[in-house]
Amino acid sequence: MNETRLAILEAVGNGPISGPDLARRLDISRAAVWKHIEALREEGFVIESVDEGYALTSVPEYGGLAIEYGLDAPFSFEYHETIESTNSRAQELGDDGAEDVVVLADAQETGRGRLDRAWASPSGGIWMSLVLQPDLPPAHTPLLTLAAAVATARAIDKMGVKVGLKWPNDVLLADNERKLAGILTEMEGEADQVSWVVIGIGLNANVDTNDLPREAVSLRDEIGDVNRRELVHHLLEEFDTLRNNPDNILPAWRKLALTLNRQVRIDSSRGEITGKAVDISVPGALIVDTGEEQVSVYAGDCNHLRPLN
Ligand code: BT5
Repeated sequence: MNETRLAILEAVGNGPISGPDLARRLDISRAAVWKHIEALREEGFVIESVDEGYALTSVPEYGGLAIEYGLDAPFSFEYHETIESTNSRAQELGDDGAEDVVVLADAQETGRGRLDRAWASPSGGIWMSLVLQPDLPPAHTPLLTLAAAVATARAIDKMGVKVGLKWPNDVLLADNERKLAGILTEMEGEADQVSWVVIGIGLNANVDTNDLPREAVSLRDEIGDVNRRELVHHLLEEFDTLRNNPDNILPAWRKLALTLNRQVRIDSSRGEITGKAVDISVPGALIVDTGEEQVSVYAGDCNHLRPLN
């Protein structure tokens, strides 16, 4: 059904086109055309009936079909007004063999961060999870997390807000380092082959800061409400380009990094490491100079110890 509706959107987007012409082009009845047009209108698409036929004049700023329409990347969508967690749903889809499907929600009831921390997900945010089947050994999947962080930062930058990245997965406002977005990657696979990877991206878009934890910030706070469709298009198109050019991921990440050349403290399951973050290496390890040696850190929570100069 989505495919027919997308085909109708393409046609009326280049319209006007008459009902009979649409029916002929899609090989469906005129009654079916009318039903689809009505359903699209109910979803918020403005499709005007002019003398020459139907013409699309406005697309909703969020929603599965709204985002799939006009996207220049090969993803399909499952949209929920409210869901427990897009990552949990994406895992189910991954188990069922889905690939390049994006679960998208307006609100989450039990959004989660790493280590099962709660992730505040009020209505108006961008809460989405990508189901991927990358041709990568599991040890290399952190690269995809970095690619998602870069894509998120670049998409936000296009909206006119300066952001940077904190290792491994945070998108922070460049000036005060408050958290605007986070990424949660989960996967399933054997030692040498991934069966699915789910990349969950949470971005505080059109939400009130009052509904978020103290260290968080939203785009609404910075620039007012944004068009989430435009933002998600930029993000997914950037991500698709990066995953197809993996050699570009680390250089792109370095350019946006707030963590490099900084004193940091990493809290990890193996204990605490303090030193200067000097670089990042494949597949996403932070290299910390402790003063005595250079240590590669693969996972943990990073604290920036001194503000940027
Ligand atoms: C993350 O974890 O930053 C990963 C967040 C991923 C959320 C997305 S939303 C779509 C998908 N579906 C899900 O269920 N999850 C993913 P972590 O680095 O562990 O950071 C978690 C910490 O960030 C919390 O302990 C809070 O301190 C803080 N936090 C919670 N909600 C926040 C928000 N909306 N904005 C900024 N910070 C938040």
